[in-house]
Amino acid sequence: MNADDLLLISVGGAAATIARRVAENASAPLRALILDTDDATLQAITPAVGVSTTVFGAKRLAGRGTGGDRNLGASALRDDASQIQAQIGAPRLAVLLVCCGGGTSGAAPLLLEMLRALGVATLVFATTPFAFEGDDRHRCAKIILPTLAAQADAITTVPLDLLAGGDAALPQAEAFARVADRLGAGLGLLWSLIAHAGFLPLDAERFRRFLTHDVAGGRPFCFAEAVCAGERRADDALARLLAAPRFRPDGVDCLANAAQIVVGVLAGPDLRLCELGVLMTGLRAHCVALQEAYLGTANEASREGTLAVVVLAFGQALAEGGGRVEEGVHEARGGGRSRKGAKAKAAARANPLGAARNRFNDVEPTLHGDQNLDTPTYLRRGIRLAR
Ligand SMILES: Nc1nc2c(ncn2[C@@H]2O[C@H](COP(=O)(O)OP(=O)(O)OP(=O)(O)O)[C@@H](O)[C@H]2O)c(=O)[nH]1
Ligand SMILES: [Mg+2]
Repeated sequence: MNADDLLLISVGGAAATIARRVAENASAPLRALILDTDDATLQAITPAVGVSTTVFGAKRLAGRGTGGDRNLGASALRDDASQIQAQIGAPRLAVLLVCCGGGTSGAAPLLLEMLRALGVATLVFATTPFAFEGDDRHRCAKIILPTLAAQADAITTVPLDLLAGGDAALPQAEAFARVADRLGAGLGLLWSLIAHAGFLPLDAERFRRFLTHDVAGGRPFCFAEAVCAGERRADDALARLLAAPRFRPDGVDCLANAAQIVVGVLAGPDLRLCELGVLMTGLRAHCVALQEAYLGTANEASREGTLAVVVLAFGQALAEGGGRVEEGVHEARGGGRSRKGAKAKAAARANPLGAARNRFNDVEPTLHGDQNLDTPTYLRRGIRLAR
């Protein structure tokens, strides 16, 4: 795999901090593009090899951020679209990190649209605001999320409350730091897995094929990771994954409901076949709606003695009668994709620019029926361009 095949992009201030953590956690070289409208945030990011920071929309916002206005975030990206496109280059797979709630996140749907037009497959990690945050931030997240889903190949939405561990007594700064650490660790592992493929590689090209075999895209997924050591490390990692709160965002076990799982195992040369057996057998037994399982391994000498496992669970299969496997209820049910997700996607496709009226600045949109004809046909119809 070429190191340029994989690119991490973050949009906004909080996402910049997390992207920096990913760079610290990834054992493989990381090419990352940290984008924000706020100059001060980017000044605070410590430089790292392969990680570049860019302020966009400076002409409009003078490097001061959007003040929470998502339309300004989108306009700022349009202003500097060609420069950002040049910085993106030609990766095969991009991981986009966005913390919904702020105005700069308004740029993310357009960025995804740009990546899609470039033929880049996209995996989106989007956080939603803490419950204590203001209504404006929650509203902003609600509007942006469906537009992100409409443009992404796959998307996970992680509530910050869940990432922080639901500990309300935690000081705010510590809760933010914990979120950044947890997301940074998980993404760092995923990065190492894709960029540092081992005996069973899951490199950018394989991952891309997996993501794009579904033409429509926008597949929801959940993810969690576990790092264990000791004689029973495979059993321990399996138990931790099966119990991971991140697989139960609304009391529904996303892992048990998954139609596909991607399992990444990162270990040293001491990784034993029976450990892979323990993990895969245990996961298959738990995932009662499973249609396909993918396994990738990364071998790194520095991981000797530890076993790191990251699992991505895609698509929540519908249970018979339209229900889903609730926590604790564990029996085989039918396959298929979430109808709720499909509905949200369809609604978002109708207006991929979200609240923005037009993809061009200062021009009235060309409306025909309920469609905005300024939106390219392939976007309106959800057609993937093969590049
Ligand atoms: N983990 C973490 N999350 C944060 C932090 N600050 C804000 N957030 C979350 O990220 C969301 C977006 O906030 P920012 O990233 O500051 O906003 P922005 O995208 O830069 O947009 P504007 O500043 O409004 O232009 C917030 O609503 C919070 O949910 C932080 O320091 N750490
Ligand atoms: Mg900001």
